[in-house]
Amino acid sequence: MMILRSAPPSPFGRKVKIAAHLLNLYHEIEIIPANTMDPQDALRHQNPLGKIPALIMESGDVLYDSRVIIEYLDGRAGGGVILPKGAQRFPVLTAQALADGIMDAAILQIYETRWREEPHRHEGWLAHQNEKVQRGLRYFENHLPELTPHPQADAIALACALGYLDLRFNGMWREHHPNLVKWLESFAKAVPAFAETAV
Ligand SMILES: N[C@@H](CCC(=O)N[C@@H](CS)C(=O)NCC(=O)O)C(=O)O
Repeated sequence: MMILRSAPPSPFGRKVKIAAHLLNLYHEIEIIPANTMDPQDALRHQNPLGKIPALIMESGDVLYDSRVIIEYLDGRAGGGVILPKGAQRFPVLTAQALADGIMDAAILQIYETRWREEPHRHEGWLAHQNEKVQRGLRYFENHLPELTPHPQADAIALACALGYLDLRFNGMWREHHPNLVKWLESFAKAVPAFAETAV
């Protein structure tokens, strides 16, 4: 068995779980919850960055971050399943990086409010991060990741980014991104693991 260190609300952990489902590898993974705030959690030994997700392989070697894990799982499933092999590989990886960047910028806004008391919050920093989210959403609104013949890493990452914005930002993105709203419905229909991994 492989071990996945993650936590239910983590959008990056969700990416890995959905990928594992789509690759038929989920049953080979035991999920051991991690608390990134707990200095005693073994996570900080497994990944010096103290970030989830981290995947511990049967050999004991640890893989992070989510992009590396996804690449590993795709290869383990034969390769070319959720990360295409040919000309589409780098466009899919780049779109995944954009969706990941939306998550990073959204998470930084949450951390700003979690770590800094109200008088120390930096509105300019929050706005800077929020603009990344908005530009990323605008891009995807006009460049929807393919869902056929099956969703790939870019689609998985985007769905997790939108799910995180629903969870932490009250789904405000929905008002101005009608194509993405429809796209996420189609993704959820095509990928039952999306609903199964919701918190
Ligand atoms: N680039 C990383 C990002 C992972 C990440 O930001 N994880 C968050 C939770 S969703 C985390 O562990 N935060 C704790 C911390 O930054 O200390 C990936 O793709 O896995």
